[in-house]
Amino acid sequence: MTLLTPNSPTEDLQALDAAHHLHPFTHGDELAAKGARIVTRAEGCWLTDSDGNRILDGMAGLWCVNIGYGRSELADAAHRQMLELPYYNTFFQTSHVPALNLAAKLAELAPGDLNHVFFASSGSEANDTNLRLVRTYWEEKGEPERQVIISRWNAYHGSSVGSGSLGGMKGMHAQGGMPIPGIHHIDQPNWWSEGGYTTPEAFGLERAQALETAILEIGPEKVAAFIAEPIQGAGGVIVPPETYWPEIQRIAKKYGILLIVDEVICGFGRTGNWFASQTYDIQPDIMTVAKGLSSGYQPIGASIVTDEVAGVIANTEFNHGYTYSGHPVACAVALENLRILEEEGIVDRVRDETAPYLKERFESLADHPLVGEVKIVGMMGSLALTPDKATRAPFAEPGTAGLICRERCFANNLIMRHVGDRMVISPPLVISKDEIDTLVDRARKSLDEALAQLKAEGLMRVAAE
Ligand code: PXG
Repeated sequence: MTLLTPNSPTEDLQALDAAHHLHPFTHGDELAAKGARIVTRAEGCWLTDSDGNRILDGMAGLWCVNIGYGRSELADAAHRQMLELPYYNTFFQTSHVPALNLAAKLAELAPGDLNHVFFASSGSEANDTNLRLVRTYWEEKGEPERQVIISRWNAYHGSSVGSGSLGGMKGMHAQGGMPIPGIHHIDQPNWWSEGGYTTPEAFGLERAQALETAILEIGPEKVAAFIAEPIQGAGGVIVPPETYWPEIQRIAKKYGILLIVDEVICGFGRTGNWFASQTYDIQPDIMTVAKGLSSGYQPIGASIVTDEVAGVIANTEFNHGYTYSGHPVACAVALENLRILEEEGIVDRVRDETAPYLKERFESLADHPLVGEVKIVGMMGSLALTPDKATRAPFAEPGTAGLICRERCFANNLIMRHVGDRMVISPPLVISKDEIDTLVDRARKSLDEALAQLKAEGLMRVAAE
């Protein structure tokens, strides 16, 4: 066959894509009818598609391209590593320089005594590792009954059978036999949608105390761990009330359960610190990372565990691992990414300059008639759309307003994702103030157009109680 190129006509690219390529989280027939948007190249915060449009990427790919696109240093690191040692494994008592360096670097960056790293190629794999790791940990500690992992509805921890079960996405659980046994979900700290009857502070405490209730129901001697994202990302950038994390931390300590903090989105500067565990003063026993670890330039993830957890696991042979655990090219690229993040002071600049500016600009959207709640921490934010700001009412047809708004953003050359009727952003951390202005201006224009369309189509209707 003749391979197509980024310069091939869009129709040809779309037709070949529709003929052979199955897409994640996509309705196949709908996409085939419409044709995929084909992204051909990218630089900084800007994508180019096969029609030559320049699109501002308000999502950093999928929450991952933290240093922005087009950094040749990462390509050079991959090139050098491929020539020196393109692959070797880390099984059977072998190691290699990129993996041992990256493990040490992560131990240096991660807070507290999170000093030991088990590599994977994605966040899903890393959370699968965590699932087996915490159960193995308790077996080694002589408490094999401790098997249950508590998670939350509307959490996202990945798409494999294990990590998808840890996640709390009901649409995912409905397909393919999830969740697996031994996983218990509690309610999320989403004040806007679920907590309007009380203050955010009281609600945060209440939702944290749901962890204690669940532990007591299950039996503390049976609970292995609690897993959570500091801020739920794929769930719609749900920022918990300030009272939530201190109470979770207290409860986890009280019952001696392991705390798995999933920093796949929040890590590597997204919240204005290296890790959101620092932003929220959380002390994880295990931290999941991926995405920003390599800024998405290579698939890599990891579980970072404390001295204590590593010490217990070291008592046995942990029968777990992936061909690409600690892939040398992925590790070399991640190291170069971390060097750039550190040496260019990108995380500090986010915290001190660009995140405060983005917050001010993004929060200005609160006056828009479609926007109920605006939430933003660092470089991740969301807008809750509503047909009635006063009552925080959901739409009669959930998800439609979000979809329409997302389509208007696309048409205005801005990538913003929708999660139901929440619009979310997570731009590259290198976004400039000018680009932030462009992002917010285009978002406002898209909201205006979405509102006009919703009105014209009679969709500004409140859901029945
Ligand atoms: N944990 C969290 C918190 C995530 O956000 C994963 C684990 C899984 O990582 P991998 O690398 O296996 O995908 C994620 C991934 C979306 C979207 O549409 C979000 C993710 C992945 C794909 C789509 O918001 N997050």
